[in-house]
Amino acid sequence: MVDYYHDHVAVDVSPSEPLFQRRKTKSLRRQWNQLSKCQKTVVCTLSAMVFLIIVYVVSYEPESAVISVDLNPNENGKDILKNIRNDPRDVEPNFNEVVHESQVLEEPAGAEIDNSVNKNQVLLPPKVEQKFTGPTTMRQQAVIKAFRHAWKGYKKFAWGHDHLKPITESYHDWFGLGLTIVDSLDTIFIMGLKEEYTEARDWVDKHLHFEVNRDVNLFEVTIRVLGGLLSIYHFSKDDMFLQKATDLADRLLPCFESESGIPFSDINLFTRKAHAPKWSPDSSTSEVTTIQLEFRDVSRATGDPKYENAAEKVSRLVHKLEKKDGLVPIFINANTGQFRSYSTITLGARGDSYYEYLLKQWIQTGKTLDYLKEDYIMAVEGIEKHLVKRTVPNGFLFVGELLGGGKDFKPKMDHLTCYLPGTLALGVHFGMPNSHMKLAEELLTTCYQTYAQQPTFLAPEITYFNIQGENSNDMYVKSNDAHNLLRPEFLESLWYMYQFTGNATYQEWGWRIFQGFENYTKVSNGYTSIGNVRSTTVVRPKDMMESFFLSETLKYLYLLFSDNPRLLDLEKYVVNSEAHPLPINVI
Ligand code: DMJ
Repeated sequence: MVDYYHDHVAVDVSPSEPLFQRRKTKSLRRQWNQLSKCQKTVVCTLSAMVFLIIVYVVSYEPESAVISVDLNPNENGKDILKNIRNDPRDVEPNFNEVVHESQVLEEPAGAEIDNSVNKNQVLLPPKVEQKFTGPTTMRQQAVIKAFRHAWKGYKKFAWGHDHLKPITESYHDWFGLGLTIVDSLDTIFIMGLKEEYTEARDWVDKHLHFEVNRDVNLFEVTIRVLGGLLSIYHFSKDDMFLQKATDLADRLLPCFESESGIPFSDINLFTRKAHAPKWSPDSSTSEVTTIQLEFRDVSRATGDPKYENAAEKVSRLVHKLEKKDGLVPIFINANTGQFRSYSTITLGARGDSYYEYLLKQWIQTGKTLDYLKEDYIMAVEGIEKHLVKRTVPNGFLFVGELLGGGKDFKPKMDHLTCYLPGTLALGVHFGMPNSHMKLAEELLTTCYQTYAQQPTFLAPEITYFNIQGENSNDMYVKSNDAHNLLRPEFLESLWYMYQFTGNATYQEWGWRIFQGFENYTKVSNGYTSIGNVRSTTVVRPKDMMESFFLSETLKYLYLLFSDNPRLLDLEKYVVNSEAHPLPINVI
Protein backbone atom coordinates (compact mmCIF):
# COMPACT_ATOMS: atom_id res chain seq x y z
CA MET A 1 0.00 0.00 0.00
CA VAL A 2 1.41 3.37 -0.92
CA ASP A 3 0.91 6.45 1.24
CA TYR A 4 0.32 9.49 -1.03
CA TYR A 5 -0.53 11.86 1.79
CA HIS A 6 2.97 12.70 2.85
CA ASP A 7 6.00 14.19 1.18
CA HIS A 8 7.64 10.79 1.02
CA VAL A 9 6.24 7.58 -0.40
CA ALA A 10 6.11 4.71 2.12
CA VAL A 11 5.59 1.02 1.36
CA ASP A 12 3.43 -0.80 3.85
CA VAL A 13 4.73 -4.33 4.54
CA SER A 14 2.28 -5.25 7.28
CA PRO A 15 0.98 -8.86 7.73
CA SER A 16 -2.18 -7.92 5.82
CA GLU A 17 -0.03 -8.24 2.67
CA PRO A 18 -1.70 -10.65 0.21
CA LEU A 19 -0.57 -14.29 0.42
CA PHE A 20 0.82 -14.55 -3.13
CA GLN A 21 3.07 -11.54 -2.47
CA ARG A 22 4.56 -13.13 0.68
CA ARG A 23 5.24 -16.31 -1.34
CA LYS A 24 6.98 -14.26 -4.01
CA THR A 25 9.20 -12.60 -1.37
CA LYS A 26 10.13 -16.00 0.10
CA SER A 27 11.09 -17.44 -3.28
CA LEU A 28 13.26 -14.37 -4.02
CA ARG A 29 15.07 -14.85 -0.71
CA ARG A 30 15.60 -18.55 -1.52
CA GLN A 31 17.07 -17.72 -4.92
CA TRP A 32 19.40 -15.12 -3.37
CA ASN A 33 20.69 -17.69 -0.84
CA GLN A 34 21.48 -20.11 -3.65
CA LEU A 35 23.84 -17.60 -5.30
CA SER A 36 27.63 -17.95 -4.80
CA LYS A 37 29.59 -15.22 -2.96
CA CYS A 38 31.04 -13.98 -6.25
CA GLN A 39 27.60 -13.82 -7.91
CA LYS A 40 26.27 -11.84 -4.93
CA THR A 41 29.14 -9.32 -5.25
CA VAL A 42 28.40 -8.83 -8.98
CA VAL A 43 24.68 -8.24 -8.30
CA CYS A 44 25.45 -5.74 -5.50
CA THR A 45 27.98 -3.82 -7.62
CA LEU A 46 25.58 -3.61 -10.59
CA SER A 47 22.73 -2.40 -8.33
CA ALA A 48 24.97 0.30 -6.85
CA MET A 49 25.98 1.44 -10.34
CA VAL A 50 22.37 1.61 -11.54
CA PHE A 51 21.49 3.59 -8.41
CA LEU A 52 24.32 6.10 -8.99
CA ILE A 53 23.35 6.56 -12.66
CA ILE A 54 19.72 7.29 -11.66
CA VAL A 55 20.86 9.86 -9.07
CA TYR A 56 23.12 11.56 -11.65
CA VAL A 57 20.43 11.71 -14.36
CA VAL A 58 17.83 13.13 -11.97
CA SER A 59 20.11 15.92 -10.70
CA TYR A 60 21.71 16.83 -14.10
CA GLU A 61 21.02 20.34 -15.45
CA PRO A 62 22.16 20.69 -19.08
CA GLU A 63 24.64 23.55 -19.35
CA SER A 64 23.59 24.54 -22.83
CA ALA A 65 20.10 25.37 -21.57
CA VAL A 66 21.40 28.05 -19.24
CA ILE A 67 22.65 31.35 -20.55
CA SER A 68 24.12 33.10 -17.58
CA VAL A 69 26.70 35.78 -17.21
CA ASP A 70 30.06 35.07 -15.66
CA LEU A 71 29.97 37.20 -12.59
CA ASN A 72 33.46 37.21 -11.20
CA PRO A 73 33.66 40.14 -8.86
CA ASN A 74 36.68 42.34 -9.22
CA GLU A 75 38.98 41.46 -6.35
CA ASN A 76 40.74 44.81 -6.38
CA GLY A 77 37.40 46.50 -6.20
CA LYS A 78 36.54 44.45 -3.16
CA ASP A 79 39.62 45.58 -1.25
CA ILE A 80 39.03 49.24 -1.89
CA LEU A 81 35.42 48.91 -1.00
CA LYS A 82 36.21 47.47 2.40
CA ASN A 83 37.55 50.91 3.29
CA ILE A 84 34.17 52.48 2.85
CA ARG A 85 32.04 49.68 4.07
CA ASN A 86 32.17 47.47 7.07
CA ASP A 87 29.53 44.96 6.29
CA PRO A 88 29.49 41.84 8.45
CA ARG A 89 28.11 39.94 5.47
CA ASP A 90 31.40 40.34 3.60
CA VAL A 91 32.77 37.39 5.50
CA GLU A 92 29.80 35.16 4.82
CA PRO A 93 29.46 33.68 1.36
CA ASN A 94 25.70 33.06 1.61
CA PHE A 95 24.49 36.14 3.39
CA ASN A 96 20.87 36.13 2.39
CA GLU A 97 18.62 38.61 4.07
CA VAL A 98 20.86 39.52 7.01
CA VAL A 99 19.72 42.65 8.78
CA HIS A 100 21.49 44.52 11.57
CA GLU A 101 19.35 44.17 14.65
CA SER A 102 19.10 47.85 15.53
CA GLN A 103 18.78 49.06 11.99
CA VAL A 104 15.06 49.24 11.54
CA LEU A 105 13.94 52.48 9.95
CA GLU A 106 10.78 53.37 11.78
CA GLU A 107 8.03 55.81 11.11
CA PRO A 108 8.14 58.38 13.92
CA ALA A 109 5.07 58.19 16.11
CA GLY A 110 2.45 60.92 15.96
CA ALA A 111 1.53 63.41 13.27
CA GLU A 112 4.78 65.41 13.57
CA ILE A 113 7.43 63.91 11.38
CA ASP A 114 11.09 64.23 12.25
CA ASN A 115 13.14 65.45 9.29
CA SER A 116 16.38 64.08 10.62
CA VAL A 117 15.38 60.49 10.04
CA ASN A 118 17.67 57.59 10.44
CA LYS A 119 20.64 59.74 11.48
CA ASN A 120 23.04 57.04 12.53
CA GLN A 121 21.29 53.88 11.64
CA VAL A 122 20.89 52.16 8.37
CA LEU A 123 19.14 49.03 7.26
CA LEU A 124 21.35 46.85 5.11
CA PRO A 125 19.70 45.37 2.03
CA PRO A 126 19.10 41.68 1.65
CA LYS A 127 21.61 40.12 -0.72
CA VAL A 128 18.97 38.53 -2.88
CA GLU A 129 19.83 36.04 -5.57
CA GLN A 130 18.11 36.39 -8.91
CA LYS A 131 18.88 33.94 -11.71
CA PHE A 132 18.12 34.63 -15.33
CA THR A 133 18.40 31.64 -17.61
CA GLY A 134 18.10 33.25 -21.02
CA PRO A 135 15.21 33.52 -23.48
CA THR A 136 12.54 30.84 -23.42
CA THR A 137 10.25 32.14 -26.17
CA MET A 138 10.63 33.15 -29.82
CA ARG A 139 9.40 36.62 -28.96
CA GLN A 140 12.10 37.06 -26.34
CA GLN A 141 14.62 35.98 -28.94
CA ALA A 142 13.26 38.63 -31.29
CA VAL A 143 13.78 41.25 -28.57
CA ILE A 144 17.34 40.06 -28.01
CA LYS A 145 17.92 40.40 -31.76
CA ALA A 146 16.63 43.98 -31.55
CA PHE A 147 18.87 44.69 -28.56
CA ARG A 148 21.92 43.34 -30.39
CA HIS A 149 21.09 45.40 -33.46
CA ALA A 150 20.87 48.58 -31.36
CA TRP A 151 24.02 47.68 -29.44
CA LYS A 152 25.99 47.00 -32.62
CA GLY A 153 25.16 50.47 -34.00
CA TYR A 154 25.96 52.11 -30.67
CA LYS A 155 29.28 50.27 -30.46
CA LYS A 156 30.27 51.22 -33.96
CA PHE A 157 29.39 54.90 -33.93
CA ALA A 158 28.86 56.07 -30.36
CA TRP A 159 30.82 53.82 -28.00
CA GLY A 160 31.46 55.58 -24.68
CA HIS A 161 29.13 58.47 -25.57
CA ASP A 162 25.66 59.04 -24.17
CA HIS A 163 23.43 58.31 -27.16
CA LEU A 164 23.63 56.94 -30.67
CA LYS A 165 22.55 59.06 -33.63
CA PRO A 166 21.89 56.16 -35.98
CA ILE A 167 21.06 58.10 -39.15
CA THR A 168 24.10 60.37 -39.24
CA GLU A 169 26.26 57.57 -37.79
CA SER A 170 27.41 59.73 -34.91
CA TYR A 171 26.72 60.35 -31.24
CA HIS A 172 25.16 62.77 -28.79
CA ASP A 173 26.64 63.68 -25.41
CA TRP A 174 24.26 65.03 -22.83
CA PHE A 175 26.30 64.48 -19.67
CA GLY A 176 29.28 62.67 -21.18
CA LEU A 177 28.79 59.63 -18.94
CA GLY A 178 28.37 56.82 -21.45
CA LEU A 179 24.67 56.73 -20.57
CA THR A 180 23.73 53.97 -22.98
CA ILE A 181 26.31 51.58 -21.54
CA VAL A 182 25.47 52.18 -17.89
CA ASP A 183 21.73 52.19 -18.55
CA SER A 184 21.96 48.90 -20.48
CA LEU A 185 24.01 46.76 -18.10
CA ASP A 186 21.17 45.18 -16.15
CA THR A 187 19.16 44.57 -19.34
CA ILE A 188 22.21 42.75 -20.70
CA PHE A 189 22.40 40.74 -17.48
CA ILE A 190 18.71 39.83 -17.57
CA MET A 191 19.00 38.78 -21.23
CA GLY A 192 22.13 36.76 -20.40
CA LEU A 193 24.38 38.34 -23.07
CA LYS A 194 27.91 37.39 -22.04
CA GLU A 195 29.94 39.21 -24.65
CA GLU A 196 28.04 42.47 -24.25
CA TYR A 197 28.31 42.18 -20.49
CA THR A 198 32.08 41.80 -20.60
CA GLU A 199 32.62 44.81 -22.87
CA ALA A 200 30.18 47.02 -20.95
CA ARG A 201 31.64 46.08 -17.57
CA ASP A 202 35.12 46.67 -18.86
CA TRP A 203 34.21 50.14 -20.13
CA VAL A 204 32.65 51.11 -16.81
CA ASP A 205 35.67 49.82 -14.91
CA LYS A 206 38.25 51.60 -17.07
CA HIS A 207 36.52 54.65 -18.50
CA LEU A 208 33.59 55.75 -16.37
CA HIS A 209 34.91 58.59 -14.20
CA PHE A 210 32.86 61.29 -12.57
CA GLU A 211 35.64 63.84 -12.26
CA VAL A 212 34.15 65.75 -15.20
CA ASN A 213 33.81 69.52 -15.33
CA ARG A 214 30.25 69.48 -16.59
CA ASP A 215 26.79 70.30 -15.30
CA VAL A 216 24.45 67.36 -15.03
CA ASN A 217 20.82 66.98 -14.05
CA LEU A 218 20.43 65.39 -10.61
CA PHE A 219 17.31 63.41 -11.50
CA GLU A 220 18.44 62.07 -14.86
CA VAL A 221 21.86 61.01 -13.58
CA THR A 222 20.31 59.47 -10.49
CA ILE A 223 17.72 57.31 -12.26
CA ARG A 224 19.94 56.35 -15.20
CA VAL A 225 23.51 56.18 -13.89
CA LEU A 226 23.18 55.71 -10.14
CA GLY A 227 20.19 53.40 -10.60
CA GLY A 228 21.94 51.48 -13.38
CA LEU A 229 25.13 50.97 -11.35
CA LEU A 230 23.25 49.90 -8.24
CA SER A 231 21.05 47.48 -10.09
CA ILE A 232 23.93 45.71 -11.80
CA TYR A 233 25.83 45.73 -8.52
CA HIS A 234 23.00 43.83 -6.84
CA PHE A 235 22.66 41.35 -9.70
CA SER A 236 26.37 40.73 -10.20
CA LYS A 237 27.70 41.32 -6.66
CA ASP A 238 30.64 43.02 -8.39
CA ASP A 239 31.90 45.67 -5.94
CA MET A 240 33.41 47.78 -8.69
CA PHE A 241 29.89 48.95 -9.55
CA LEU A 242 29.18 49.97 -5.97
CA GLN A 243 32.40 51.95 -5.80
CA LYS A 244 31.41 53.91 -8.89
CA ALA A 245 27.91 54.43 -7.55
CA THR A 246 29.22 55.72 -4.23
CA ASP A 247 31.59 58.16 -5.90
CA LEU A 248 28.73 59.48 -8.01
CA ALA A 249 26.36 59.77 -5.05
CA ASP A 250 28.99 61.75 -3.12
CA ARG A 251 29.31 64.20 -6.02
CA LEU A 252 25.53 64.61 -6.26
CA LEU A 253 24.97 65.17 -2.54
CA PRO A 254 25.70 68.96 -2.55
CA CYS A 255 22.45 69.38 -4.54
CA PHE A 256 20.64 68.87 -1.25
CA GLU A 257 22.48 71.71 0.51
CA SER A 258 19.82 74.31 -0.23
CA GLU A 259 18.13 76.49 2.38
CA SER A 260 15.07 74.27 2.43
CA GLY A 261 16.55 70.82 1.82
CA ILE A 262 14.69 70.57 -1.51
CA PRO A 263 17.52 69.87 -3.96
CA PHE A 264 18.73 72.06 -6.78
CA SER A 265 18.18 70.46 -10.15
CA ASP A 266 21.71 70.65 -11.57
CA ILE A 267 25.26 70.15 -10.38
CA ASN A 268 28.81 70.27 -11.70
CA LEU A 269 30.31 66.87 -10.90
CA PHE A 270 33.85 68.29 -10.69
CA THR A 271 33.35 71.53 -8.70
CA ARG A 272 30.36 70.02 -6.87
CA LYS A 273 28.49 73.32 -7.20
CA ALA A 274 24.73 72.93 -7.41
CA HIS A 275 22.23 75.36 -8.90
CA ALA A 276 18.70 75.81 -10.23
CA PRO A 277 18.05 75.11 -13.92
CA LYS A 278 19.24 77.83 -16.31
CA TRP A 279 15.71 78.36 -17.63
CA SER A 280 13.85 78.58 -14.31
CA PRO A 281 14.32 79.44 -10.63
CA ASP A 282 12.52 76.24 -9.65
CA SER A 283 13.18 72.54 -9.59
CA SER A 284 10.62 70.12 -11.06
CA THR A 285 8.51 68.35 -8.48
CA SER A 286 8.84 64.92 -10.09
CA GLU A 287 12.61 65.33 -10.32
CA VAL A 288 13.20 66.10 -6.63
CA THR A 289 10.90 63.27 -5.57
CA THR A 290 12.29 60.63 -7.92
CA ILE A 291 15.74 60.08 -6.46
CA GLN A 292 14.88 58.48 -3.12
CA LEU A 293 14.96 54.80 -4.12
CA GLU A 294 18.49 55.20 -5.45
CA PHE A 295 19.95 57.29 -2.60
CA ARG A 296 18.39 54.98 -0.04
CA ASP A 297 19.90 52.01 -1.81
CA VAL A 298 23.37 53.59 -1.72
CA SER A 299 23.00 53.97 2.04
CA ARG A 300 21.86 50.45 2.46
CA ALA A 301 24.59 49.02 0.29
CA THR A 302 27.40 51.05 1.91
CA GLY A 303 26.10 51.21 5.47
CA ASP A 304 26.32 55.03 5.46
CA PRO A 305 22.95 56.71 6.18
CA LYS A 306 23.82 60.16 4.80
CA TYR A 307 22.47 59.50 1.29
CA GLU A 308 19.15 58.14 2.48
CA ASN A 309 18.78 60.94 5.03
CA ALA A 310 19.28 63.71 2.49
CA ALA A 311 16.92 62.20 -0.05
CA GLU A 312 14.18 61.09 2.29
CA LYS A 313 14.10 64.49 3.93
CA VAL A 314 12.80 65.77 0.57
CA SER A 315 9.87 63.36 0.65
CA ARG A 316 9.06 64.42 4.20
CA LEU A 317 9.19 68.12 3.29
CA VAL A 318 6.91 67.60 0.29
CA HIS A 319 4.60 65.51 2.46
CA LYS A 320 4.03 68.54 4.69
CA LEU A 321 3.15 70.91 1.85
CA GLU A 322 -0.44 71.72 1.03
CA LYS A 323 -1.83 69.82 -1.97
CA LYS A 324 -5.01 69.61 -3.98
CA ASP A 325 -6.46 66.35 -2.69
CA GLY A 326 -3.02 64.77 -2.84
CA LEU A 327 -2.11 66.28 -6.23
CA VAL A 328 1.04 68.39 -6.56
CA PRO A 329 2.00 71.37 -8.75
CA ILE A 330 4.92 70.59 -11.05
CA PHE A 331 7.40 73.22 -9.80
CA ILE A 332 9.00 73.67 -6.40
CA ASN A 333 11.61 76.17 -5.23
CA ALA A 334 14.81 74.87 -3.62
CA ASN A 335 15.34 78.00 -1.54
CA THR A 336 11.83 78.48 -0.16
CA GLY A 337 10.81 74.83 -0.23
CA GLN A 338 7.39 75.88 -1.56
CA PHE A 339 5.43 74.89 -4.69
CA ARG A 340 5.19 77.54 -7.37
CA SER A 341 1.68 79.02 -7.29
CA TYR A 342 -0.53 78.43 -10.31
CA SER A 343 1.67 75.77 -11.81
CA THR A 344 0.15 72.86 -13.69
CA ILE A 345 -0.98 69.62 -12.07
CA THR A 346 -0.30 66.62 -14.29
CA LEU A 347 0.55 62.93 -14.24
CA GLY A 348 2.74 63.65 -17.29
CA ALA A 349 6.00 65.58 -17.61
CA ARG A 350 7.40 67.00 -14.34
CA GLY A 351 4.64 65.44 -12.21
CA ASP A 352 4.57 61.75 -13.17
CA SER A 353 7.06 59.92 -11.01
CA TYR A 354 6.24 61.87 -7.81
CA TYR A 355 3.27 59.50 -7.53
CA GLU A 356 5.29 56.49 -8.67
CA TYR A 357 7.93 56.93 -5.94
CA LEU A 358 5.38 57.41 -3.15
CA LEU A 359 4.33 53.83 -3.73
CA LYS A 360 7.71 52.40 -4.62
CA GLN A 361 9.51 53.89 -1.61
CA TRP A 362 6.87 52.39 0.61
CA ILE A 363 7.46 49.02 -1.02
CA GLN A 364 11.26 49.40 -0.91
CA THR A 365 11.18 50.00 2.83
CA GLY A 366 9.11 46.88 3.52
CA LYS A 367 5.88 48.93 3.86
CA THR A 368 7.16 50.76 6.92
CA LEU A 369 6.73 54.42 5.92
CA ASP A 370 3.01 55.01 6.36
CA TYR A 371 3.08 58.68 5.37
CA LEU A 372 4.05 57.63 1.83
CA LYS A 373 1.24 55.11 1.61
CA GLU A 374 -1.26 57.70 2.83
CA ASP A 375 -0.01 60.32 0.36
CA TYR A 376 -0.28 57.75 -2.42
CA ILE A 377 -3.86 56.72 -1.57
CA MET A 378 -4.88 60.36 -1.30
CA ALA A 379 -3.25 61.16 -4.65
CA VAL A 380 -5.14 58.36 -6.43
CA GLU A 381 -8.35 59.71 -4.94
CA GLY A 382 -7.35 63.17 -6.22
CA ILE A 383 -6.70 61.75 -9.69
CA GLU A 384 -10.14 60.14 -9.74
CA LYS A 385 -11.80 63.31 -8.47
CA HIS A 386 -10.09 65.97 -10.60
CA LEU A 387 -8.19 64.47 -13.51
CA VAL A 388 -10.09 61.48 -14.85
CA LYS A 389 -12.68 61.99 -17.60
CA ARG A 390 -14.26 59.99 -20.42
CA THR A 391 -14.14 60.59 -24.14
CA VAL A 392 -17.02 61.01 -26.55
CA PRO A 393 -18.31 58.94 -28.27
CA ASN A 394 -16.71 55.73 -26.94
CA GLY A 395 -16.18 56.56 -23.30
CA PHE A 396 -12.43 55.91 -23.05
CA LEU A 397 -11.11 56.89 -19.64
CA PHE A 398 -8.08 59.19 -19.59
CA VAL A 399 -6.11 61.34 -17.13
CA GLY A 400 -6.07 65.03 -18.07
CA GLU A 401 -4.33 68.05 -16.55
CA LEU A 402 -5.27 71.01 -14.37
CA LEU A 403 -3.88 74.39 -15.34
CA GLY A 404 -3.56 77.65 -13.38
CA GLY A 405 -3.18 75.99 -10.01
CA GLY A 406 -6.14 73.71 -10.50
CA LYS A 407 -8.74 75.89 -12.19
CA ASP A 408 -8.87 74.77 -15.82
CA PHE A 409 -9.12 71.20 -17.05
CA LYS A 410 -7.14 70.32 -20.17
CA PRO A 411 -8.10 67.05 -21.94
CA LYS A 412 -4.50 66.24 -22.78
CA MET A 413 -2.41 63.22 -21.81
CA ASP A 414 1.34 62.76 -22.26
CA HIS A 415 2.50 59.30 -23.23
CA LEU A 416 4.52 59.51 -19.99
CA THR A 417 1.23 59.12 -18.08
CA CYS A 418 0.88 55.57 -19.41
CA TYR A 419 3.20 54.36 -16.64
CA LEU A 420 0.25 54.83 -14.27
CA PRO A 421 -1.72 51.61 -14.93
CA GLY A 422 1.38 49.58 -14.08
CA THR A 423 2.01 51.48 -10.87
CA LEU A 424 -1.64 51.14 -9.84
CA ALA A 425 -1.49 47.38 -10.44
CA LEU A 426 1.71 47.14 -8.42
CA GLY A 427 -0.01 48.99 -5.59
CA VAL A 428 -3.00 46.65 -5.60
CA HIS A 429 -0.63 43.69 -5.49
CA PHE A 430 0.85 45.15 -2.31
CA GLY A 431 -2.52 45.80 -0.68
CA MET A 432 -3.81 49.09 -2.08
CA PRO A 433 -7.61 49.32 -2.69
CA ASN A 434 -8.96 46.95 -5.36
CA SER A 435 -10.75 49.85 -7.04
CA HIS A 436 -7.32 50.98 -8.29
CA MET A 437 -7.22 47.91 -10.54
CA LYS A 438 -10.36 48.98 -12.38
CA LEU A 439 -8.80 52.38 -13.01
CA ALA A 440 -5.61 50.66 -14.18
CA GLU A 441 -7.45 48.43 -16.65
CA GLU A 442 -9.41 51.30 -18.17
CA LEU A 443 -6.38 53.53 -18.51
CA LEU A 444 -4.43 50.70 -20.05
CA THR A 445 -7.11 50.32 -22.72
CA THR A 446 -6.97 54.05 -23.50
CA CYS A 447 -3.19 54.00 -23.72
CA TYR A 448 -3.44 51.02 -26.04
CA GLN A 449 -5.81 53.01 -28.23
CA THR A 450 -3.23 55.80 -28.53
CA TYR A 451 -1.06 53.20 -30.30
CA ALA A 452 -3.73 51.24 -32.14
CA GLN A 453 -5.33 54.32 -33.70
CA GLN A 454 -2.13 55.29 -35.51
CA PRO A 455 -1.25 53.64 -38.83
CA THR A 456 2.29 52.99 -37.54
CA PHE A 457 0.90 51.31 -34.41
CA LEU A 458 3.08 53.72 -32.43
CA ALA A 459 1.75 56.28 -29.96
CA PRO A 460 2.45 59.99 -30.24
CA GLU A 461 4.15 61.93 -27.44
CA ILE A 462 0.89 63.70 -26.55
CA THR A 463 -2.76 62.87 -27.23
CA TYR A 464 -5.80 65.15 -26.86
CA PHE A 465 -9.25 63.80 -26.09
CA ASN A 466 -12.71 64.73 -27.25
CA ILE A 467 -14.93 65.42 -24.24
CA GLN A 468 -17.44 67.84 -25.77
CA GLY A 469 -18.62 65.67 -28.64
CA GLU A 470 -17.27 68.14 -31.21
CA ASN A 471 -16.70 65.31 -33.71
CA SER A 472 -16.76 61.53 -33.95
CA ASN A 473 -13.13 60.92 -32.93
CA ASP A 474 -12.33 60.08 -29.32
CA MET A 475 -8.76 61.32 -29.61
CA TYR A 476 -6.60 63.45 -31.85
CA VAL A 477 -2.96 64.40 -32.26
CA LYS A 478 -1.46 67.79 -33.05
CA SER A 479 1.38 67.95 -35.59
CA ASN A 480 3.90 69.13 -32.99
CA ASP A 481 3.04 66.21 -30.71
CA ALA A 482 3.16 63.44 -33.31
CA HIS A 483 6.67 62.24 -32.48
CA ASN A 484 7.64 58.97 -30.82
CA LEU A 485 10.88 58.87 -28.83
CA LEU A 486 10.93 55.06 -28.36
CA ARG A 487 9.50 55.55 -24.89
CA PRO A 488 8.72 52.64 -22.55
CA GLU A 489 5.83 53.69 -20.29
CA PHE A 490 2.99 51.74 -21.88
CA LEU A 491 5.09 48.58 -22.22
CA GLU A 492 6.08 48.97 -18.58
CA SER A 493 2.38 48.97 -17.64
CA LEU A 494 1.68 45.98 -19.86
CA TRP A 495 4.40 44.05 -18.07
CA TYR A 496 3.06 44.84 -14.59
CA MET A 497 -0.49 43.97 -15.65
CA TYR A 498 0.68 40.72 -17.24
CA GLN A 499 2.58 39.86 -14.04
CA PHE A 500 -0.43 40.24 -11.84
CA THR A 501 -3.20 38.96 -14.11
CA GLY A 502 -1.41 36.44 -16.34
CA ASN A 503 -3.63 37.77 -19.16
CA ALA A 504 -1.90 36.93 -22.47
CA THR A 505 -3.76 39.74 -24.27
CA TYR A 506 -1.21 42.10 -22.80
CA GLN A 507 1.55 40.11 -24.47
CA GLU A 508 -0.31 40.38 -27.79
CA TRP A 509 -0.59 44.14 -27.43
CA GLY A 510 3.10 44.37 -26.63
CA TRP A 511 3.95 42.26 -29.66
CA ARG A 512 1.99 44.55 -31.99
CA ILE A 513 3.80 47.57 -30.62
CA PHE A 514 7.13 45.81 -30.98
CA GLN A 515 6.23 45.27 -34.65
CA GLY A 516 5.55 49.01 -34.90
CA PHE A 517 9.08 49.71 -33.64
CA GLU A 518 10.51 47.11 -36.02
CA ASN A 519 8.63 48.46 -39.02
CA TYR A 520 9.04 52.20 -38.56
CA THR A 521 11.95 52.97 -36.23
CA LYS A 522 14.50 50.31 -37.15
CA VAL A 523 17.29 51.63 -39.36
CA SER A 524 20.50 50.03 -40.53
CA ASN A 525 22.52 51.24 -37.53
CA GLY A 526 20.03 50.89 -34.70
CA TYR A 527 16.61 52.35 -33.84
CA THR A 528 15.61 55.97 -34.18
CA SER A 529 13.04 58.33 -32.69
CA ILE A 530 10.59 59.45 -35.33
CA GLY A 531 8.79 62.75 -35.87
CA ASN A 532 5.48 61.46 -37.15
CA VAL A 533 3.48 58.41 -36.09
CA ARG A 534 0.52 59.45 -38.24
CA SER A 535 1.94 58.24 -41.52
CA THR A 536 3.59 55.02 -42.58
CA THR A 537 5.42 56.73 -45.44
CA VAL A 538 6.58 60.00 -43.89
CA VAL A 539 7.78 58.99 -40.40
CA ARG A 540 10.54 61.64 -40.32
CA PRO A 541 13.40 59.88 -38.51
CA LYS A 542 14.82 62.15 -35.80
CA ASP A 543 18.24 60.51 -35.59
CA MET A 544 18.29 59.71 -31.87
CA MET A 545 18.32 56.50 -29.86
CA GLU A 546 17.96 57.45 -26.19
CA SER A 547 19.47 55.19 -23.54
CA PHE A 548 16.03 54.34 -22.15
CA PHE A 549 15.27 52.37 -25.32
CA LEU A 550 17.78 49.73 -24.18
CA SER A 551 17.33 50.24 -20.48
CA GLU A 552 13.55 50.24 -20.39
CA THR A 553 11.71 49.65 -23.65
CA LEU A 554 13.55 46.48 -24.65
CA LYS A 555 13.83 45.24 -21.06
CA TYR A 556 10.09 45.50 -20.48
CA LEU A 557 9.39 43.80 -23.81
CA TYR A 558 11.76 40.97 -22.92
CA LEU A 559 10.14 40.50 -19.50
CA LEU A 560 6.64 40.76 -20.98
CA PHE A 561 7.32 38.02 -23.54
CA SER A 562 8.57 35.53 -20.99
CA ASP A 563 6.39 32.47 -20.43
CA ASN A 564 7.20 32.98 -16.78
CA PRO A 565 5.24 36.09 -15.67
CA ARG A 566 7.46 36.23 -12.56
CA LEU A 567 10.79 36.31 -14.38
CA LEU A 568 11.79 39.23 -12.18
CA ASP A 569 10.57 38.60 -8.64
CA LEU A 570 8.62 41.66 -7.51
CA GLU A 571 8.53 40.35 -3.96
CA LYS A 572 12.29 40.94 -3.89
CA TYR A 573 12.80 43.89 -6.22
CA VAL A 574 11.28 47.28 -6.77
CA VAL A 575 11.98 48.76 -10.20
CA ASN A 576 13.15 52.37 -10.40
CA SER A 577 11.86 54.97 -12.83
CA GLU A 578 14.43 53.94 -15.44
CA ALA A 579 13.58 50.21 -15.16
CA HIS A 580 16.49 49.35 -12.86
CA PRO A 581 15.50 46.75 -10.22
CA LEU A 582 16.67 47.46 -6.65
CA PRO A 583 16.22 45.12 -3.68
CA ILE A 584 13.31 45.48 -1.31
CA ASN A 585 14.35 45.76 2.32
CA VAL A 586 12.05 43.42 4.20
CA ILE A 587 12.39 43.80 7.93
C1 DMJ B 1 12.83 57.74 -18.60
O1 DMJ B 1 14.05 58.39 -18.53
C2 DMJ B 1 12.24 57.55 -17.25
O2 DMJ B 1 11.28 56.56 -17.33
C3 DMJ B 1 11.65 58.80 -16.68
O3 DMJ B 1 11.08 58.61 -15.41
C4 DMJ B 1 10.62 59.35 -17.61
N1 DMJ B 1 10.99 59.34 -18.96
C5 DMJ B 1 11.95 58.49 -19.54
C6 DMJ B 1 11.43 57.54 -20.58
O4 DMJ B 1 10.36 57.97 -21.29
